[in-house]
Amino acid sequence: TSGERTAKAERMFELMDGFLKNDPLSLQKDILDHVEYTVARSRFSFDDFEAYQALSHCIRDRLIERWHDTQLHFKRKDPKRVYFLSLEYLMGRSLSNSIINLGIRDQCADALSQLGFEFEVVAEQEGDAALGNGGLARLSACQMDSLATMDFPAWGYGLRYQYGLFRQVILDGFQHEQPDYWLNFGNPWEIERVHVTYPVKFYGTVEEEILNGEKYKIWIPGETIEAVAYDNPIPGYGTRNTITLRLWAAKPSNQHDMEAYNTGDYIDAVVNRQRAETISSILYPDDRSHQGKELRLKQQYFFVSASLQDIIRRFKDVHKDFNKFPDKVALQLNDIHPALAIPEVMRVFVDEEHLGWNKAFDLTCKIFSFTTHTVQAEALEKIPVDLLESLLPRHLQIIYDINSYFMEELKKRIGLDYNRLARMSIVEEGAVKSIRVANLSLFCSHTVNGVSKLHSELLQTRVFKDFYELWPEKFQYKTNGVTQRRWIVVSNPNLCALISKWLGTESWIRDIDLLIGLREYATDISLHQEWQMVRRVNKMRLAEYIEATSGLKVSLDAMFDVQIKRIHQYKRQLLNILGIIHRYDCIKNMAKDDRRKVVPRVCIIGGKAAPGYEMAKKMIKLCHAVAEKINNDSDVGDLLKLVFIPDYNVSVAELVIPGADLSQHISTAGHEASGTGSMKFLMNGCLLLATADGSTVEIIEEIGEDNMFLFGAKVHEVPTLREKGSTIKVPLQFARVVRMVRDGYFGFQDYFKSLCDTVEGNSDYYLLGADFGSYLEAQAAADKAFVDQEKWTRMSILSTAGSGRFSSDRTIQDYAEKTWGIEPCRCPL
Ligand code: Z15
Repeated sequence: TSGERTAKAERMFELMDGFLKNDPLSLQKDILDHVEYTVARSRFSFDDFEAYQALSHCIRDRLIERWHDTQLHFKRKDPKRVYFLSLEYLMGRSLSNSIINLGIRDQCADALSQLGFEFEVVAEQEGDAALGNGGLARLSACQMDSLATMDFPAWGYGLRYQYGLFRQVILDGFQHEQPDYWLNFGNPWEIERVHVTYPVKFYGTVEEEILNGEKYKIWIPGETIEAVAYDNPIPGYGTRNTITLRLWAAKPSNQHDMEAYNTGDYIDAVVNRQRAETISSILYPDDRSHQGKELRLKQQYFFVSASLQDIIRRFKDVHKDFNKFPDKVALQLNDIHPALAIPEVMRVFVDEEHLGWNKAFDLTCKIFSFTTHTVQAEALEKIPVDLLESLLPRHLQIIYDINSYFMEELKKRIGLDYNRLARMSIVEEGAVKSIRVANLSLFCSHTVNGVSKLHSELLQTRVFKDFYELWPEKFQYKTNGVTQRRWIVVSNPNLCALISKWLGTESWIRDIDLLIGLREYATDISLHQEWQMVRRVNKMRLAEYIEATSGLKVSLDAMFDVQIKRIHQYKRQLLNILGIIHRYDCIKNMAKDDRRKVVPRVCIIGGKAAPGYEMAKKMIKLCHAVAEKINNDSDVGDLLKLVFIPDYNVSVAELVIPGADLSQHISTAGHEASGTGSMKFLMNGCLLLATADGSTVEIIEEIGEDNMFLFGAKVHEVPTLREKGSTIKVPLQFARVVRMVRDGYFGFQDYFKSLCDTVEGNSDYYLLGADFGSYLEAQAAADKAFVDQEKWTRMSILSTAGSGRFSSDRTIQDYAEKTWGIEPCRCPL
């Protein structure tokens, strides 16, 4: 019987001396075992990559132990859990992160070195898991790390794309996209759960059924696809807690196409079945506009349906009464991408659990909260009714029902103000009748969160004004944060050691508020020396990387000035490039003697453009065209270099951020909902050159305007400036640099014409012309500060010291208390 088996297993466990050991010798033995039995190479001869594979499996084994204990502990305690639903996660590499969170970095490095390997080199063998586009996706990853570290009973759910974000290849300065088949080399960080599968249904019709005299709707689906779970353990730091990121992959279902097997069409039938897998095969590489694509909608529903079946099954394992559901379950929608969870929960409650519509709706409104990450209208998804009707006919009906109820409620509040009713309606009438997913999410969630204070104000006064006036209590904000484990401890070990030394403790790695203690030493000369030394070593690493990827040699005495993020018009990489052209033009027109006064710069730009985003691609090409000219001009030499770092991703960020002196966050005010890159730079002591947009406003509150280079129109000035259009006075220098591009100074005259058109006169929507003057002033202020290295170093220390508020630990603590109502559930050691 199973009781006997458990007792035997426990005896064995004691005989074997319990859990895996973490001393270097035990680690070595385990590594060699994995080389021999998992990687199937000889333990006497294996290379760096094989060492990476073997070590990863050792770490995986240790993660699994903790993960089992955590899951068992959660099961016993049965606390309220949060389920984080996100279509994107940018996890990057896992090896170093896991080792550090397990607290066995030194032991692993020792074990490897005795085998003749270097830890850093082995860790670099790992490719990135890039199941996401940009800020939103990396935020999910940071938040998972905080949830685990802070012992919250949390699950992440997502999709296991076979192809992650495309690889960016630059040919002749143009971006090309290559598929990222990241699973080619195996993935030791996931555990395939062949028995955790759920059927997900699509298409078909809705019929009525009578049960005990009551009428019920019943969905007769036309297609079934199987969702298979892949579990990725997420270890916390300084705790045994290890939580689950469960990603779903699509597999053909056994119920699929049974007919064809009897008709002799065997080969075609199997090939057809295989097509089911396309649902989870590829990540959409555009982070904001994918209106009306059936595959996208299928991905969203596939992931939502499988996750909810899993969540409801877990609830029903223990509970019978659905009234308890909101006491045990919080569902967090990461943006509106997973919003189909709302009608899906309603469908399960009403059609399958027969709870009755009112009860079901009441429960639904108690469990959902959502976070929005944007103010851009094009990111607010709309689903064409025709598409939804064919793919998910029952869900469309439910949405209509919700909307009728919503409209009735609204009329009670605002009467027959038809314009406003039409604006707020979940259903948009018009040429293409469609569902406004944001309005659906707003009406059915108990809370909507913005991602910074400024963003939240814009949601209340502009984007969701109508809703805010009626339900102000629903609106909250949680300023984003990033995890110091990845962005200092993993990526900047030297700075990490320095911080711990001066604070006299490593506790800041779990308790970020302690960082403020560095302020005390902001003028200490010996800290200055050590700080500068660490920064220089990081610059050296970055310089080597630049030389290896672009062949360019850069001077370590130059200011490393970095802008890395997705390429977007609102993020204004073009402003940066035009500023660089201006700098170049100035140097060229200077007397030779004056050139000695120029502060040397290495300008570094990196980022991906969505494959169909023409203007973003032109910015990449312009950057290369300008770089070509500047970098080969002997008049300029080391005074100015421009580098485009190809294929920017999480692991590139880990290398670039610690080596940056200055970083740019220069979106037109009111467009960057939060921005999280800035927080990573801030933690690493890199100074910011920024507009008062998104979280920067709060960074100013923490470190003060004097410790950064602020410029540009403020958010309330932007509408007026736009109205003024071409009557705004734009500096002559701006006209001059745009003219240089137009006149073909950097070649490709025809190609750049439309890009130049976007910043001229009335077309300058993002106000590059209006902000150019103050941008140049901020740049000049940065040059001036850089000459005074003592001042610069003080500003740098104060940046790190003031970055505590921007840890995702703080964000998650706020969410737990104010949005989800969950408490820590710490697994005993
Ligand atoms: C994305 O990365 C962000 C917003 C979106 O609407 C989409 Cl679709 C993708 C970013 C914001 O642009 C950025 O300001 C914010 O810091 C980040 O999400 C995380 O909230």
